[in-house]
Amino acid sequence: MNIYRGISRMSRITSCYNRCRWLHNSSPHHQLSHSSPFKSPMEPFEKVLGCRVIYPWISRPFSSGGPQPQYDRSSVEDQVDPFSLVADELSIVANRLRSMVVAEVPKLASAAEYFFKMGVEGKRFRPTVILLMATALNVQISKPASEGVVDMFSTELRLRQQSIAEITEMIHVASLLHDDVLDDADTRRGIGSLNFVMGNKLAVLAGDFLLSRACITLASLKNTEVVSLIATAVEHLVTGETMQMSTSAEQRSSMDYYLQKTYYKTASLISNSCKSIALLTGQTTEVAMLAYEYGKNLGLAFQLIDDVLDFTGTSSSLGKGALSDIHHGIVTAPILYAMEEFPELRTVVDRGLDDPANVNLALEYLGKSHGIQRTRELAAKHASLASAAIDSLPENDDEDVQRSRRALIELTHRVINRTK
Ligand code: GRG
Repeated sequence: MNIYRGISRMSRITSCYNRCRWLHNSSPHHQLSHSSPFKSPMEPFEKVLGCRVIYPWISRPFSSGGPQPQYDRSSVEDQVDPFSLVADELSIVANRLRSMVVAEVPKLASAAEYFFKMGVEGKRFRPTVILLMATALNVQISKPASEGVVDMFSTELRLRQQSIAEITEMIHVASLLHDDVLDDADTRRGIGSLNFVMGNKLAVLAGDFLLSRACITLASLKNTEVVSLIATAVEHLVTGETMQMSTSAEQRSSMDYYLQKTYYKTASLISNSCKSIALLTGQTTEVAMLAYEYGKNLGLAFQLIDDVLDFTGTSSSLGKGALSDIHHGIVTAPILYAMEEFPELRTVVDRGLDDPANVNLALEYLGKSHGIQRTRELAAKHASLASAAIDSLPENDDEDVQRSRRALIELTHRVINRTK
């Protein structure tokens, strides 16, 4: 068995909730020494892990009860905002990413860091999902090892899980840089795309550089199964992009082809990252498959809504050009559904979307059809499959685990209701 799997199986506490509980159950002397959060010996952990810890002896200084674990129940119940739940940890991941993408050559350095600068980090959807999944899959065993040993294992595990978030984000940004070169895009995340600002060559090289930094971090995890999953996701990104750019007329009108391409381009990275988290955590194959199913269906729902927003959003809300797909000759779900209702639309598409008259006609058909509505319905179906995967996870009564699972479910709702 992989040593880290063994370690993580032993780990009773892989969550901040549990670290908090342990701390609280320790001696009064221990508690006194924590009278200020700034002096807390947990601080190094929090710095590295970025998890939120509730200090009951601060929020309830006059409590006469013994050292029982105290949780703000209302906030436990209410606080399922997925992004706030991992906000602290996300900023640690973001800082680490900034230091990971520093290059030797100044020009490459400024190109590589371009989309990691504060304010242009995007929605950080992938690291959010990955960190929530990491907590949602925490393993508990009934008999704890010694406190220090467990803390060490849980810290190590959390760092490894954070690495998956970092690797995934580097690969994602690399793919955006290359995508913008291929599409000749001039904006991304509301600013000039890197190819627009620094030229195609540097944008391609910066993407390659991010990919190589991701590989170095991946290798450091020393887990060949995880290496294989992430490498497959990279292969899928390239396959999906190639499928998109070289379609026959038949393939362009096929929903199956579109969904396969969508899985490769958008869902594979997040699904394989979620599965990697499960494997690093020492979960069973069944649980790893549920994590994968969650990522796959969430990714599909995400892209289906992206395809809707490409028609319904504005350039400023999207941070990139609106109607970009159809202007690039890319046929997505809304048009495919419209084609089912109006078969003559296929002839328009086959005549070529490089002609603005055909684009306008296609848009007219789309407006008359239920294409947008049906695409939203398909996205909702995948979102509910993602949600069902979380509901099928083995029971776990740890508050933090439950809260993260609720946040993952909440994300499925946000994905289908998002407007940008
Ligand atoms: C170099 C790994 C690598 C791949 C090259 C170009 C290419 C092959 C693949 C393109 C893959 C791609 C760009 C897919 C689109 C995925 C997608 C939905 C991007 C937008 O994601 P958001 O909305 O972006 O999460 P932000 O900006 O919020 O991070």
